[in-house]
Amino acid sequence: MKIKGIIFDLDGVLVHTDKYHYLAWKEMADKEDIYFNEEINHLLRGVSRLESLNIILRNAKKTYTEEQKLELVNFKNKIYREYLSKMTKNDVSSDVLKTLNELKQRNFKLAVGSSSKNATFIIEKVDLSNYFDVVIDGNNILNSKPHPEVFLKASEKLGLKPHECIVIEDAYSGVEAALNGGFISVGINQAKNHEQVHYKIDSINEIANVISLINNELLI
Ligand code: B16
Ligand code: MG
Repeated sequence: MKIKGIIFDLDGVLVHTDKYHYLAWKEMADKEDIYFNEEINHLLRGVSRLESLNIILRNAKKTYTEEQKLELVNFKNKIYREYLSKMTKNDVSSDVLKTLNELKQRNFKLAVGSSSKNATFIIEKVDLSNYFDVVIDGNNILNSKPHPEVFLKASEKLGLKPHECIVIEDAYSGVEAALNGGFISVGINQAKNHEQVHYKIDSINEIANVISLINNELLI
C-alpha cells in the first residue's frame, strides 16, 4: 500500500503559533499568580484549550470553579487571537511553502488535523487555505489528541485509509493520536522524543524523502 495522503498538524508544524499560545497562557498565569514556564508549555502541545488550562492549574494555589475556568480560557483566547490577527503569509516559512508545493505537484492529498478551534482563522490569515483538501480542527471533534478522532476524520474525508496517510506532528500527544489511529507518524521538534514515532525529521523539507522511503519500502 502506498502513501497517498499527508495530514499536517498546524500549531508547531505549519506555523509557529506555539509562541503565541505561550505568551497568552503566561499572561493568564501571571494574572492568577500561577507558576508557568516554557517546559510546562510543551505539555500543552496538541492538547485542547480546557485540558491545557487544567494542566496549568496543577500549579495553582487555589481551586477554580468550572465557570471561573471558562473565564480564564476566554481571557487567554482573547489575547491569543490578538496575536493571530496580526499574522500574515510571511509567517509561513519558505521550507513549508516549498514542501506543500512539491507535495501538491506530486498529487498527494493534503489535510490539516489540528486540535485548535482557531485553525481556520489561522490558515486563512497565513494564506494556506488553497493547499488543503480537508481541514479538521477542534470544532469538528469531541475528543482531542491523543485520541485519534481528528486524524481519522481527516483521512476519512480524504477518502483514504489510515495506513495510506502519514501524520506530521510536533506534539507527543499528536504522535500518540497518530499511532492510536493506525497512521504512520512523523515527528518534528518535541515529537522526536516519542519512543514509538516511526520517523524523526529535523526539517519539514525531509517529508518528501520520508514518503519515498516508505513507498519504496512498501513495494519490497
Ligand atoms: P485553541 P495543534 C493545538 O493545535 C495546540 O498545539 C495546543 O497548544 C492548543 O491548546 C490546541 O490546539 C487548542 O487550541 O485554543 O486555539 O482551540 O497543534 O493540534 O494544531
Ligand atoms: Mg502541534
